[in-house]
Amino acid sequence: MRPALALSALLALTPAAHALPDKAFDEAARTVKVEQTTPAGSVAHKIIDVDPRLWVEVEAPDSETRTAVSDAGVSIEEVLAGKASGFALPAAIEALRKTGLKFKALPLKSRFHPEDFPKEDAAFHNYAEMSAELSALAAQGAGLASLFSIGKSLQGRDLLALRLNSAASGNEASARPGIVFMGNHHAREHLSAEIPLLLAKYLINNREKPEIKALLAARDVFIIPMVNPDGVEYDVDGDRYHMHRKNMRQNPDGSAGVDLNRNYGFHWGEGGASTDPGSDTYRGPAPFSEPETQSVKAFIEAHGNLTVLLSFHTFSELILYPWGHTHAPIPDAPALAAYQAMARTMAAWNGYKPQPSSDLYIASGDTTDWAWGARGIFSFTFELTPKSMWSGGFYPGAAAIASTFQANLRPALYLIDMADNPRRAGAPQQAASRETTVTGGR
Ligand code: 0X9
Ligand code: ZN
Repeated sequence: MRPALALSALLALTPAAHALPDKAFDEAARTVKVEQTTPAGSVAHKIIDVDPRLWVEVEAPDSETRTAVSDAGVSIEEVLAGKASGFALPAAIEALRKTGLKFKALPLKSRFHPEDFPKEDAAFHNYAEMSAELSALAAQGAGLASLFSIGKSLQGRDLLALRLNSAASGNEASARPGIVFMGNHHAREHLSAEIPLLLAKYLINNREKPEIKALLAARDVFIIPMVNPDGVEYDVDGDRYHMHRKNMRQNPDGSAGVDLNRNYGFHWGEGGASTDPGSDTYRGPAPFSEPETQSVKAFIEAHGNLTVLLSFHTFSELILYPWGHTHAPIPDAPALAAYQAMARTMAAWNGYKPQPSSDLYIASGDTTDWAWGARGIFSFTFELTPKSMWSGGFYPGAAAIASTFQANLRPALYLIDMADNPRRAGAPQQAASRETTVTGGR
């Protein structure tokens, strides 16, 4: 007969009501306060759990029982002294409960938290650290900054957006010209989350500086540093980086992940996007099949004031603009002139190479082709530092964070400035006069 559910398991399933005796549960690191717009339009706050998983210890003395544990959806990480331990999402806890097996479910404690950067890369942020930073920034920037979730990742993590707009918070509409900075569509490109985070910090820390104050007073700035948190957590889990690019979709062939930068629904499934689930550039079964891309889509569609988008990636030191799915230039000639002028202007500051995405290679379903093609948003991809795999590739070391941010601050401020009318960049005499505004804004 199956043993009855242990009382300790029941208690542990409601951690808020029953604090763990050893106080190892780090409430602050696991939760974050976000703003939500209620249906009535007012702003409410809620505390969200940033890591939905629990650590479970199941009495499982034989492999048959352990298979049942695994079938319930627990990812077994350890088998010791007749117990199988591992991570479980709420649905797996429910399934485990139905097995009647005796188990304990514990909120993640730091000592049960192997997913983190190695010591030498500790300056990079894992998901909990990123969430805590964004939360702190929202508090520090009260009156200007708000933090909200644009949706959930596949594994249930909130996709956090920090917004800088003194007149609108959370998901509220705003008439101000809007810009969105995103990072970490690709899991292993960790630097791509650090740069938008530092940008948020810079803007909040310097919010009283006249040039920054003027810039922020006239714009609606969104910063979404980690579009693919599940992939990030996996990439840093264990004793080595996994070089993981995609999200954590379990594909039918047993492989993990859809390439979020092949999953957007503009010319989806054309060149440079694989149909093989095991491929690093797997496009997914359908356009916008993934919750992460669906959330970005819904967010962008909800904010019709967005005029500029910058998606940070690594590496190669490039400034890319549409198209990416075809070698043909975008048909809107004045817009192309504006793209070229903006890319050239920014390249003079960060030293990157400006080019259409398709010059790099043809790839369909990327963020910027969709944002430009479907929404008319001036959209750039920055491939950050370093230049090559041999000079650090996806793991350039913590020292790259500050220098890469310094190189890209001026381009970021320029894009914020240009958001009122990016097309003006195509008119040379006006572009020159606007440049001085931004130069002075540093
Ligand atoms: O391939 C990508 O998704 C991007 N490069 S990365 O090394 N970060 O993976 C570049 C996307 C540029 N877009 C197109 N070439 N369409
Ligand atoms: Zn990338």
